Amino acid sequence: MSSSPAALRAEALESLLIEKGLLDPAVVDDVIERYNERIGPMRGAQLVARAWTEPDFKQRLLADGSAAIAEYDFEGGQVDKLVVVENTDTVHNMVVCTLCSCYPWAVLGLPPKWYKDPAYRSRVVREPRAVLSEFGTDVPTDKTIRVWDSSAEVRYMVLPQMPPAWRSADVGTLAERVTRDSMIGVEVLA
Ligand SMILES: [Co+2]
Repeated sequence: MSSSPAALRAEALESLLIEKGLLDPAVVDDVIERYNERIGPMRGAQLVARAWTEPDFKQRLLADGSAAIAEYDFEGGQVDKLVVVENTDTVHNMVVCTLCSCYPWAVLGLPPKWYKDPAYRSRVVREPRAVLSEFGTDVPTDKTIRVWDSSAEVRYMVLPQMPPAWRSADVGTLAERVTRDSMIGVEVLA
């Protein structure tokens, strides 16, 4: 990724503020981490919560992810084709990029560090269950696990299953509960 003028400007400002003792680098890291884990993936979480509560939207999202999100003004697109795959009682989906680190930026923000890790990229295909259990995620053995390999052309996002106990929550609350990892498929919401 080449640095945009805005990114360069942000970097220059950050360096200057740290140098002047006005900013603690740890605070910056904390903000970035929060962006990565919460704010970035919030777009995806909004889509998931809406899909859970609006059957029509869910259908459209699963049929053609790119078309369904076209009505949103998600910047930093970089998604030629977004494919949303649905977790069900019989299928659990996981996303990887075995070649590099292709990721649906527009809906999930920045990829987590482990997503770019060669070990994750190769092992997820060979032994998805072992990888899942390292994330503390146990998928019942009678469920099929499908691994989706992202590319520059096609980016995948998982539509997780909604825990039954969440059924009475409103769409905003639901969106707050959807985690980034559940949309990559390494976490099952509970
Ligand atoms: Co890639």
